[in-house]
Amino acid sequence: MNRISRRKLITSGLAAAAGLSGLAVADRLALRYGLVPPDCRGVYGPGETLTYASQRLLTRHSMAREFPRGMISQDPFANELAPPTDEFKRMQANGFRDWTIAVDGTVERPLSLSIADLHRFPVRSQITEVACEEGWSYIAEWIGTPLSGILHEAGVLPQTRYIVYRGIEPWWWESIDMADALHSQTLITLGMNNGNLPVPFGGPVRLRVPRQIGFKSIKFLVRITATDSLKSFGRGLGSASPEAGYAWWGGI
Ligand SMILES: Nc1nc2c(c(=O)[nH]1)N[C@H]1C(S)=C(S)[C@@H](COP(=O)(O)O)O[C@H]1N2
Ligand SMILES: [Mo]
Repeated sequence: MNRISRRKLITSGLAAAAGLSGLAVADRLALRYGLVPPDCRGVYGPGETLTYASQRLLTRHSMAREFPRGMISQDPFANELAPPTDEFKRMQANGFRDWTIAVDGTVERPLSLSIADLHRFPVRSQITEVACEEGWSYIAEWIGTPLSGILHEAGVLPQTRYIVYRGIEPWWWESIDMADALHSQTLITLGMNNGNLPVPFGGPVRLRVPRQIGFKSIKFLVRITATDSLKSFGRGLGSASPEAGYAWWGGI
């Protein structure tokens, strides 16, 4: 072996070792500061941990971009959904008067909230963008009440680390950490632009999480569950998205 190729070998070996121990150090730091995402296992696991941990350290208090009224999309693209179930159609025919959202899990007072109940909470609005991982996006005004107020009403217990939430279709469920759950822009949405939230956009009620990608904003919201661990939900990866090959954390 000549000198040059030997030196090459040593340098690349060192680089590999540095890369590996760098990841290990990052992993230990992430663990110490509670920055490990639920989909941290598997081939992309270390990458997911690094992304989530570094983004969280930088963006824990940051705001999703809000837009001026003039930038609201004239023709927003809904990932057009037919009313998903017979139960949905029955409630729709009745003006969603029977719609309820259950709030349960690690809370002092489990709640069952109707749309009328939700209208009694403080009203907030925001003009933010929905972006789908498949490439489309649009800007709309979203009107509703912050999730934080509902969680406060239910009395979220101190061990709570995540909020799991579901739409009426059993296969759609997501979760967010408390930084996003208590964030002022995370909105239980009842209205869009100039009226009630239309069904294709998730009516009668949708959880908007504008700091994350589109699939975190679940339509037809029926259940909100506080928990200290995501292990017992689905395959333990935090939501339906990583089970389908996407990331649990989709910050934008
Ligand atoms: N209940 C429910 N919520 C859902 C979906 C769905 O199929 N069902 N699709 C998700 C995905 S993948 C995206 S990108 C956005 C799309 O929102 P839009 O239809 O308003 O564009 O909704 C998300 N929320
Ligand atoms: Mo999407």
